[in-house]
Amino acid sequence: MSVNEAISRLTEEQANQEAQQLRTKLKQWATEYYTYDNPSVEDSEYDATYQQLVELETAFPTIIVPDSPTQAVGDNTLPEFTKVRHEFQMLSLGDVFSTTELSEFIQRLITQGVKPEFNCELKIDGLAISLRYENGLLVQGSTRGNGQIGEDITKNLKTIPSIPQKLTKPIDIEVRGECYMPKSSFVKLNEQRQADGLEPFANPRNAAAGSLRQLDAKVTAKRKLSTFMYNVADYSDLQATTQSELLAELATLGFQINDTYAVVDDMDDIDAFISKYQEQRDDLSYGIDGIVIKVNDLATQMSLGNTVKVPRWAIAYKFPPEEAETIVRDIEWTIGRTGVVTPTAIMDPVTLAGTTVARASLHNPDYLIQKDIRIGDTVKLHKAGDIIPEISAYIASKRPADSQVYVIPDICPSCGSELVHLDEEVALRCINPKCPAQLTEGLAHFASRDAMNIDGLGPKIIQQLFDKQLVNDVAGLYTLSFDNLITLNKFGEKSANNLLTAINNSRSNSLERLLYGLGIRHVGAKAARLIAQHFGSMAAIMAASADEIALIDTMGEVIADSVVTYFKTIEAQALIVALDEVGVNMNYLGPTSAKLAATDSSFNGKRVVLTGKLQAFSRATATEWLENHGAQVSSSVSKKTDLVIAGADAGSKYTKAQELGIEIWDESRFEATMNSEE
Ligand code: 1X8
Repeated sequence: MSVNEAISRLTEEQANQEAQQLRTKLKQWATEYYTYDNPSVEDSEYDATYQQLVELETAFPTIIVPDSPTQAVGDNTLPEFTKVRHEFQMLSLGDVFSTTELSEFIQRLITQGVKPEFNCELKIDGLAISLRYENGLLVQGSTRGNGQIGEDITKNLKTIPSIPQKLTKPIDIEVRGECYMPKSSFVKLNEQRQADGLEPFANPRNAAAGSLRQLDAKVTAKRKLSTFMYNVADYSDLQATTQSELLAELATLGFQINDTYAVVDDMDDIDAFISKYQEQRDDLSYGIDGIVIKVNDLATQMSLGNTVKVPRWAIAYKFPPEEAETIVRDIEWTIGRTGVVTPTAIMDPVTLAGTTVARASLHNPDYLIQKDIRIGDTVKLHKAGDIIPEISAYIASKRPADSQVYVIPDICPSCGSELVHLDEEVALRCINPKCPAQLTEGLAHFASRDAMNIDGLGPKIIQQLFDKQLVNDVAGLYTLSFDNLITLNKFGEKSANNLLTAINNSRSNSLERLLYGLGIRHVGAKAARLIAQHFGSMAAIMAASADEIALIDTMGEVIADSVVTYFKTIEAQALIVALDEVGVNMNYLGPTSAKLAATDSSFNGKRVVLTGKLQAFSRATATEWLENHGAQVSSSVSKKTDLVIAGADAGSKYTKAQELGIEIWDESRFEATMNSEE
């Protein structure tokens, strides 16, 4: 029996009841998604449920109520933010899930006499925003909210580099677009959240939304958000007469636009555009979930107008979700440096959206319990936010008869001590400070490139050093002898000597490397450098109060408290004494903040982007040198970039710099300048 047949057999009363149930579900999911940025179901499940409701309401129009999700946009605002009334409503988009439906939409327009000229654009997986300018100056930025009333997030939006505070012309204009989190920032943010025992964001959209709705704009500033603007509330003051011209005009005003758009005149070209980006989707640096097709002529858009909630002149084609099925063979628990114990599903390898997948993070015990995933289950996989393999659900019909509920371990798989939940954390932690897994992870971090940079001290060697009880904390590295190292598996005289030299050299590293290497919670490489620079010595840092640390520019209370808490422990104090005794440098050796500000380097105050492969040094070294010479090194090219340094095989950043007319240097020019400024 088809869905339509099933619906036609319902009585009106039954249809009404069914519709109410669907509406309740949809409303709950919408609140989770839009208001709390924390959805409990996949977008595809929401979409399918929404479609069911549309079908019911189409078959029984009398059951439609004004507050049905099909009729009204819900209230998606949080109470903490000031409300903004949008003078021009912010619409959502109608959507279709097949090219047949899309073709019907296009055909209907043509039958109504619309000239077949359409602008195809990517549908960005972000959060709709509106920016209001007066006299060319940014005066207000807001979220969509319910379309009529949104939230005032001006302070937060002002921290986003791609949003101009001042336009190239002194006009009054309200511009709409999408704020998004690039995939790489999304992956890093979730890794950090996981290490901090926090719930990861489900996709870049939720991550962007969560980052924008911060009461503290400093948090937003750290989240590396970006924007693509694509519409204006009222285009009467602009030159553009078509959507494609509008995008170009927005770019000349100073906005970042997505330049993949194409003007097409028939369904074949629309199909080709869809296929092209469905294929390239995984290679883009930002998430997209479909294509938006718009009538290109602005006057025609105006005359077609809108329904209650969507324009009649545009539609979204949503990509089908990419899915694969496989079997869970095991659940592995790994212990991070901070003691967080994370479950990972080990599965039969399967191809998903272009890559082979055999592992998927299960995030935390709650997640595993909620999804009821068991060893032996056949599961459906998808890529969260297009990137990270994730299990959607197990397939009930394929669950083996003898399947057993998975039992969450209550002791640490490494040291056997009891696992705990700290505060309100969803994460499970091992809090034994002597846990071997945590110690080896901590050692690997200590030796890593941005920390003490001990070349040749990888995880396998660390494990051996541990197993043979040659080392039990980071200070122990400095008492290793040639005779110790030569006993390691596959270690010859040469490797033993090289490692000894690398360890020995690391004694004279500047303080910020040691401080970062200690792995203090929340203290990243950048914070470590600022703290080391400010206080100059380990003794001064250890004597500092949280207030004194928090006074350093951009340093939050969280970092400051964490540093103080760390050094209060007897273990940390003993470790510092031990490191001092084995001759590890405890002083900052780079330029001081005062010297930095007064630096006469030609890089001082410049915004620099490194791209491509550098031959002579690592990117971390180049970044460190640039920052020590007063430059601000960022990862993406915008019109605010002063200089792009391009190594071999530079890609899209190079092209973008060329387009924007930004100065580009090759590596040899950079090296020559470095040498002349040493
Ligand atoms: C939403 C989006 C639009 C576009 C791109 N990404 C989106 N998420 C676009 O027009 N290029 S339009 C839109 C809306 O109207 N709600």
